[in-house]
Amino acid sequence: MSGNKTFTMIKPDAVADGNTGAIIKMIEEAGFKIIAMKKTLLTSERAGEFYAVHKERPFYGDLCKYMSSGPIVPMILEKDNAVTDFRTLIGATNPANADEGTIRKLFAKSIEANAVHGSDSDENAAIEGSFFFSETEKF
Ligand code: RTP
Ligand code: MG
Repeated sequence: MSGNKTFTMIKPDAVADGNTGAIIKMIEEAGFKIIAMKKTLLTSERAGEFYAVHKERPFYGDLCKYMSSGPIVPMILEKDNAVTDFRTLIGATNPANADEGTIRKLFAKSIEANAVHGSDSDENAAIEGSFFFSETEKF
């Protein structure tokens, strides 16, 4: 059975552009409940830790630099089939390939500065949520 939680971050480009509120509105209107949320800044080292799975990829260095370039808004979200439904809501990694009406189609600038993160599995959703939030920050 699919899990009911996922993890997201509104990325530095979208926060800097003043799109935080619009993105949160889309998330809530799509039926996701916000379980945890904060505004924070990653160091390049901590961004590297979060994206360690991409360590060998050519874009890893740029990704760490970008993800630490400004504040982000991480959130834990709850909904049936959260991981899959959230990835549908955000659209393809490259906004050029994202469906109309998706968050990335509306707000992403490029394949890197693509507005939001979405966990790719229930297991990673739990790991990523714990990376940012303690038990006392989840409601
Ligand atoms: P995310 O993890 O952020 O939800 O994105 P995703 O699953 O759609 O994409 P993934 O393959 O996990 O890549 C993680 C993030 O790295 C940046 N990226 N840059 N320059 C490039 O070719 C490239 N490819 C990926 C994006 O910020 C992507 O979201
Ligand atoms: Mg990913």
